Amino acid sequence: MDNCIFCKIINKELPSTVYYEDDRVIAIKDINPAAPVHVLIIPKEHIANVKEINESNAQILIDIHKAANKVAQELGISEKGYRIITNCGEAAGQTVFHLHYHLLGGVDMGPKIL
Ligand code: IU
Repeated sequence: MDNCIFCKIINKELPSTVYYEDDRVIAIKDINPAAPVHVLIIPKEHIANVKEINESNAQILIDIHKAANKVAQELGISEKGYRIITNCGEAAGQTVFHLHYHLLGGVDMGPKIL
């Protein structure tokens, strides 16, 4: 999609540090990390957020989780634990309207939700 920063990263029009990539998802380093390990797992298809998930595109959620688990393993945070979150809408803090999951780890985060 035109003017979508993540579409530009996916199309390699903008640089990023890529941890994993296949034909459906890409996993990149977050440029403003909130944890020692902060990776964004992004579907290549432009989907604004989880509100747009439906019967025909829901497979991507499995692909995203599989990629997240793989990256967590490779970056050494799988054993201790990690958090996967997605923001849906401005009030939730979504700033980039191309679906992405934050994979966070490398620090004890505790049970807090905010
Ligand atoms: P959010 O859930 O939409 O708020 O998350 C957007 C994330 O994308 C945020 O953590 C940014 O640091 C990150 N990001 C990035 O890694 N590279 C970019 O070019 C842009 C945002 I714009």
